[in-house]
Amino acid sequence: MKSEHNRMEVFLKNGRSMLLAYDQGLEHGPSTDFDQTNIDPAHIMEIAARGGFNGVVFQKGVAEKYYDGRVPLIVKLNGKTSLPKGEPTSKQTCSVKYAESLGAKGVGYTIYLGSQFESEMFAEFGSIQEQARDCGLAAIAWVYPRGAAIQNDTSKEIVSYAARAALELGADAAKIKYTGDRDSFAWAVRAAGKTKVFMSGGPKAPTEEAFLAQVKGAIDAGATGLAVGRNVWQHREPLAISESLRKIIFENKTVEAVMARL
Ligand code: FBP
Repeated sequence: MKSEHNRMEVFLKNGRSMLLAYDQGLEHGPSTDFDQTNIDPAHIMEIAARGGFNGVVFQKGVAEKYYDGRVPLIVKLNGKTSLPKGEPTSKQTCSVKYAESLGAKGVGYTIYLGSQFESEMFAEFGSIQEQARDCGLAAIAWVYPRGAAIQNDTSKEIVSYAARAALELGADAAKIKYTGDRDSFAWAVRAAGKTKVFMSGGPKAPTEEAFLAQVKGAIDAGATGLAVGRNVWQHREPLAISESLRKIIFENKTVEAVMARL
């Protein structure tokens, strides 16, 4: 078993990280999120490479056909569409071994914390995490509190619970939603302990400044970085917003300094 340090190292630069997520074609459907340009996975691979991302997240089908090795790969091992109604669940669709054969250095798995089916996702993630350990791959948990039991999925209590669940379940990193302010997100980072915290991007923010402020808040709260999709590849200039994000994540620049440059 490789050490925890080794498993996430490939996705880090000076201890920080910026990951590009592109599994929304399955999660939301092509007509919800995509336009004529970003519907093409080759375009996303290009943004990942030229935008200075430390990792790219694909489902296995996209990885098989479009991943070209320029950026470390994370393969999502479960997924669902937006079509079923009721309590959310997401079953495993790809094995750790197969992800590794595609070149993955990490595997991702979504857990809908609080769902009626939470225990099934815990069990699946549990065996994935152990198999990932055997292969030396990072196990990254998307922990999204969701379902009838969840009133507010961005409250301090719920987001920190998601972060802690990731630590308790053995995730090397947790992808969690931003709480809205630095201090409450800092509590979630504390709760995650040695599990690295990535802020999840979310739907395209109303303004670029608003999104950058969220990222700055997460970084100042101690997050390792950002795992972002729509706020980058739906942007009119994906490489420009990527550069702004890099300045905040890796150079500790303020939002004002980054905005002034634009
Ligand atoms: P975004 O930055 O576009 O929100 O991507 C992050 C992500 O976790 C994706 O990996 C995933 O497809 C999506 O969000 C899930 O969104 P939802 O909150 O609708 O389940």
